[in-house]
Amino acid sequence: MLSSSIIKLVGAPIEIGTSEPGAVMGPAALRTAGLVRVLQDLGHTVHDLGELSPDGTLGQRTLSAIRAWTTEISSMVETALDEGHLPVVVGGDHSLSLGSIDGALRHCARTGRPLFVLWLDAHADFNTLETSPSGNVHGMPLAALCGEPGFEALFEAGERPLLDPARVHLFGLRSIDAGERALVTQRQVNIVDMRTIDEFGVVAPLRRILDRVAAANGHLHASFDVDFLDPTIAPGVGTTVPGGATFREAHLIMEMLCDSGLVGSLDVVELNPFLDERGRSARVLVELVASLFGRRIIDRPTEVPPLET
Ligand code: EXY
Ligand code: MN
Ligand code: MN
Ligand code: MN
Repeated sequence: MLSSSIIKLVGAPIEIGTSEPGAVMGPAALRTAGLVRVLQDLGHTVHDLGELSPDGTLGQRTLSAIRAWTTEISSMVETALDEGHLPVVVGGDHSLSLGSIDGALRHCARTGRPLFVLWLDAHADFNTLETSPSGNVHGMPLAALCGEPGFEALFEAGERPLLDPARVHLFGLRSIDAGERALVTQRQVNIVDMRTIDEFGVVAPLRRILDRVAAANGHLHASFDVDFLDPTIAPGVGTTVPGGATFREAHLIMEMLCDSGLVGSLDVVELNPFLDERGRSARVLVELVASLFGRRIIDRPTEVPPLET
């Protein structure tokens, strides 16, 4: 991570992409767990834009309400990148990445740099309206961003830059639907699933991805879904899948991303404080984000557990 980067932080408390309520509280929980203070303590300047609240979306669970979020998030991310800042969007469900990646694509279309996506997630999030078993849009953002048909209602009318599926790297995959699997294979999306991680660890596969991005002088967008982590360390998410990343694996990934200096934009998504246990998941996420932004393992402060009453 560039030490000089100014972080543009925005909360996107969207939960209409999922049927499980609670992600709306995600940004507040991350703030409570010290997200802003931790980044400042590391020496970064944080421009905190607060929480987005697009007009006309209150109580709406429609594709056009998601479009209102997509439009606002996209323009915030594009502007931040154009200004040379590093946008961090905290959610909120994973449909917020429709906006963050659209914004990064628009920026990259002007700079000429290719956009790569590292999707840290138990799921592929590559369903279409036809293949989705749930109808939940948080299981679809990558398909929509890659230009699969049927998603016109999620974006403003007009030309938009598309994400190249061959530049998407799914990492931590362990739950995929049948139609989604066929599409991911057809589109040549790159996969590092948990089987691969069990066999080779996180270092070798991640190094390959980072080398690829560096060789192409690419912009790397990292999208961190809480369910990438094992539910024993991060229970605060609506779509837990057993067999996820350990704290040590996730931590090492963050350190490698930091060392690479390649991450240009970041999402932290799907935290559901309503399902969390005493803020554990929010705290783990703040620790991981801190590592991504330069906190070294030997700098970790001693945890003082709260007194039980
Ligand atoms: N594949 C399932 C679906 O499409 O409904 C589950 C998707 C969960 C999406 C979470 C956020 O990563
Ligand atoms: Mn630009
Ligand atoms: Mn996801
Ligand atoms: Mn997921």
